[in-house]
Amino acid sequence: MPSRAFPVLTAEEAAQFIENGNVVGTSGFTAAGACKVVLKAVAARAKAAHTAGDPFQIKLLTGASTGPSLDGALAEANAISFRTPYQSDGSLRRKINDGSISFYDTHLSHIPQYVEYGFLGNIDVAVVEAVSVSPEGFVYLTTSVGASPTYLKHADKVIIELNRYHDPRLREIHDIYTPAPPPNRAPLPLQHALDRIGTPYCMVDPAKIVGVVETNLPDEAGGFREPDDACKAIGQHVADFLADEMKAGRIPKSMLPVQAGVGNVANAVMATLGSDHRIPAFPMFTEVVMDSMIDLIAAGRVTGASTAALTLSPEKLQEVYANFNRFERSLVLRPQAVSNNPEAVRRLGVISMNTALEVDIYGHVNSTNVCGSRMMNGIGGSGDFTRNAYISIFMTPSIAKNGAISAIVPFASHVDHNEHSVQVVVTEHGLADLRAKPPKERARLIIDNCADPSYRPLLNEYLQSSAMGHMPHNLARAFEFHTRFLETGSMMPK
Ligand code: 0RQ
Repeated sequence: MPSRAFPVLTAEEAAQFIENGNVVGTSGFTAAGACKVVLKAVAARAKAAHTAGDPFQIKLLTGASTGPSLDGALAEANAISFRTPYQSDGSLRRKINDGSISFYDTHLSHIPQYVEYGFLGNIDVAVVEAVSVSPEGFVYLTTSVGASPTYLKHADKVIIELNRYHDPRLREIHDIYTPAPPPNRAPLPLQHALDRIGTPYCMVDPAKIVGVVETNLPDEAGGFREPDDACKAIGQHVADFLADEMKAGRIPKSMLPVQAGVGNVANAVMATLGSDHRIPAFPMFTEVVMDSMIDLIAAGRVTGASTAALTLSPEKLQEVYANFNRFERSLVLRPQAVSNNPEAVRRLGVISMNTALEVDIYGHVNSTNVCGSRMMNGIGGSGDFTRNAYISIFMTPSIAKNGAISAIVPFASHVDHNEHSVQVVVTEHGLADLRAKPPKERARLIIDNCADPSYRPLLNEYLQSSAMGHMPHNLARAFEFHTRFLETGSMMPK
């Protein structure tokens, strides 16, 4: 057994290698492949230290969000001082917003390069989940790759969580390629979304492995909501739009690769899009594969997916394992430096589909900060794809919180994706194709096609009140939807 080459530790023993103030890099890109026991033991250690009056906090670097046994446990134990690059845990979110955790929100594709150049400090310990590790240091990862190859390379010490739950055949879908640092970075040798360009393993200096912790645990991936009518309508508008683009010859008959963000909306839209037979089967060049995409691959509607993670419910993952021969050629798991590579996105002609919290009348998108201030999850990979997509689409239900919030606002209270990168906006009411449209035309399309009818008069009134100029704004009133919401609990006047 490969683990015999390294000391087999309990999670508590492994946690002793992590000290107060350490920078810790972990596996996990969503809950897929996230560490499940060692960081939980670090949380317990931090709690004990705090009870004894001692400080204990780590700086935590991951691939993206993780699971409750990692982000959740550490946040609840007040064991994180700094976190990057993306999260979606309730406790962690609360602490980021009350100021007790510093959060650095950045593009996921940037993280490996940031680590490489030391912007995030020296990595003291990497904790990475794997299906196996050889005495020579060949590490075969589980359901995500994320930034693990980088953390393994740069950490002083390495702990492997060897998870027996996963099918060792996962190695057949891993493709690990690490771009060299500039100026010697070669073009990615990727001609098609599903090309394999690397090795099935990451390499680590075996002398750095301080121990292996054995587990047998499923990923803590929560499922998504059943698609509601709004999500189904958004999916239908996207499908109609893509079918029209094909008819117009702006999308080739063979289709282009598709990227979809993670969440209830994207999961539902993918299901609708995939079942529309006007759209031929397409490959995905994306960062997260969700349940709906596995169904589409099984049905032959998606030809395969390049991704950084398999964010699947335990049942869906078992379905993949039970039919591995079917999925082995159609799934490729890559490091986030490759899955989210902006150069590849531009060259392959990816159609990106991400979700907005709010969109303003000129097409700026806020995906991260509620009312400009409260962090939701983070930008994730949405910027990696949006800026370089052949067609960049943003989707959102037109209202949130039973209509107290309009997703279409006069001015975005925070901008993740600006008017120059956002090409198409879709809500359940319709679609605004912003390409080649100057600002005032964009405003007309977004208000008329996308805003909820109950908010259209208010948005029109704002537009008419705006001063002259290329992109007319009434600065005294630009945030009145948000200030009204903060004062009264609704963007709609009483
Ligand atoms: O709150 O759960 O309390 O009901 O936001 O909204 O409609 O369920 O949508 O799950 O698709 O998430 C933008 C957050 C959408 C996500 C966001 C409230 C709403 C609900 C969730 P409840 P839905 P989704 C891939 C790419 C940025 C990163 C990204 C996201 C909750 O898609 O984080 O795209 N995107 N990464 O009620 C206040 C508003 C709101 C609002 C919705 N304007 N103000 N609350 N909500 N609009 C991921 C990776 O990179 C790994």
